[in-house]
Amino acid sequence: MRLYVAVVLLAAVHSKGNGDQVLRIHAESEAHIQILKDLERNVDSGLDFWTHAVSIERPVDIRVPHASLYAVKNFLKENNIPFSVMINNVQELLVREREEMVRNAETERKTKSFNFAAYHDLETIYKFMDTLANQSKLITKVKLGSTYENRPMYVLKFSTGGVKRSAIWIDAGIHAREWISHATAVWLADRIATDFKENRAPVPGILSQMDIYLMIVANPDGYVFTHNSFSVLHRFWSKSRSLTSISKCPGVDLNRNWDAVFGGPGASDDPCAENYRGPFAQSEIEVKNIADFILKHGNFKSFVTLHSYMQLLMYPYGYIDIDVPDWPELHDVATQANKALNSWCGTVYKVGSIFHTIEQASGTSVDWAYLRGIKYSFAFELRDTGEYGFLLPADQIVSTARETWFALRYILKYVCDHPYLNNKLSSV
Ligand code: BHK
Ligand code: ZN
Repeated sequence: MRLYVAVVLLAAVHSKGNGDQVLRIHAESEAHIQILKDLERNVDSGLDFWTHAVSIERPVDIRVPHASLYAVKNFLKENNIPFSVMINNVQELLVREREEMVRNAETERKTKSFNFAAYHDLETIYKFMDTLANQSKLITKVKLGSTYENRPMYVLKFSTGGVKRSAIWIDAGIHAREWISHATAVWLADRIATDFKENRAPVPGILSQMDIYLMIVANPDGYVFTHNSFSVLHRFWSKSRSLTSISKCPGVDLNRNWDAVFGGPGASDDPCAENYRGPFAQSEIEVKNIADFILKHGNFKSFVTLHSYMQLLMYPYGYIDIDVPDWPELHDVATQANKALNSWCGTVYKVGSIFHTIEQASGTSVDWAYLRGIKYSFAFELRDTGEYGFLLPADQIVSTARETWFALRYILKYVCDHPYLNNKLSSV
């Protein structure tokens, strides 16, 4: 039945014919940057900025709806802004991705197995979490609360015992369309479980002193929405699904909604914008649930969040152009973690503050964690650098996860070996 529905939907997509393109734009001057920034500010344009105009060193990737392709290309040519076509036919990749998912789901059902080299829907990820938790005394599934659409929010707790031990937070999927982050987190959960079971360093040592909390789907409503239909509207949904003051523009950017310089530059007050911050800090139940959990726990020493794409390993701040007080140490940890990542198969990441490597952003989770005294706060932007962007083929999941693990386990070990007191968390 499920397969049948999928085939019918695929046929509908096929019949739509030509699709959107993703253009990669190479700004060559400050003037070009300004033009692109103005273009992005115009949220009614229907353009979907996958990366943002910040400096001439970094390309700007825009998904352009089919109907606007001619006009946008002309506009760029008129302004002498060079560009290339990064993805020629988004629809085609989208359909391929879906066909693969449907085929894989069928195989998994028949063989009663779980394929780490495939993308999965929320239901399957939640089932995977149950299976993992049922297999090992190490792991428990903790419910943090519910989403706007009343789905449960779960975090996997890896613990060998103790009371309110020091802990490390890892989340993925706060932006719904960044599927590689969820898939990486799934693989990581399994890897941590396996390394513990097989007594492979450094996991048992880390877990003898600290707990690990891993949230695979931080934005369940958004994630479900990305699976609901084959249209670009769904697959490239990033925000939450709550209603806003503008009914045709639902959703808040959950990475602008934290109580950390909320409302500052690098977030929009326009509900129709991709980086809409929401009406007030923690207006989104998903953010509130996570923030409350972390504050109530009171003993987190590290906060790691997984996004995609651009291959960056970042630390605070995002909201301002100044170095954090712990800059030398955070920069060193990130640099070493990056070396470890690179050693696996040569993937090149860039290291730096959010502000300097990606863009100014206020109300983000990493800034919140750091400002709450969680010193070791990091954000990953996983693969790739723009060949596929958010449509990273499933055959890159395992290698992406594995190299991420190299970096992550360096960070975990370092945090474990460098205890410190945090009175900002416990004072709340
Ligand atoms: C990631 C983590 C912390 C702060 C900023 C970011 C960059 C992220 C965002 O919210 O703007 C960009 C991103 O994942 C979209 O691809
Ligand atoms: Zn993101």
